Amino acid sequence: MSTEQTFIAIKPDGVQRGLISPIISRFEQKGFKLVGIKLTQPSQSLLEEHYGDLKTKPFFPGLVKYMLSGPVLAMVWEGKNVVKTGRVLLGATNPADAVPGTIRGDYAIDVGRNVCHGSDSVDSAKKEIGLWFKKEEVVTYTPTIFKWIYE
Ligand code: DAT
Ligand code: MG
Repeated sequence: MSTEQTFIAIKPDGVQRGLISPIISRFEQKGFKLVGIKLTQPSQSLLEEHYGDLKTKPFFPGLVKYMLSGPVLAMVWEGKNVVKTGRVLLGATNPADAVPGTIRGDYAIDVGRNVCHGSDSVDSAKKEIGLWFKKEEVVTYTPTIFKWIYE
């Protein structure tokens, strides 16, 4: 059984727009396992670290301001290839390029309001999960339906 994990977040616009349940549903219905979840107001320092790779980009101040504008739903999802498949479920960074059927393709228009975040590699997932969650906030369990999801 894969224990690969990814950090998925519903950004302030997604929370305000009532998109929590449809976004969670897509990960649940795919067969991934939710192992951590909290509604949280991230601090500026957490966001600056989370987006540390982008700090020289011209859009960085606006990105941090947007992410500070309300609560974020932070989650950890687990499963086989969940990092890569999670990004497929989210769709392209710019919703204009995101195909219908993806979260950003269905629910977003502007890149600066793209409703969700997903880790881009197993290493960044580890870093992000460590940043947003305490160890005891991420749980371990085996769903009884897993024999119907994994061969
Ligand atoms: P992703 O969120 O798909 O991993 P990223 O890590 O390159 O994309 O960028 C993080 C966020 O920054 C992205 O979700 C939205 C914002 N962003 C990225 N490129 C941008 C741009 N060219 N203009 C404005 N915002 C941008
Ligand atoms: Mg990214």
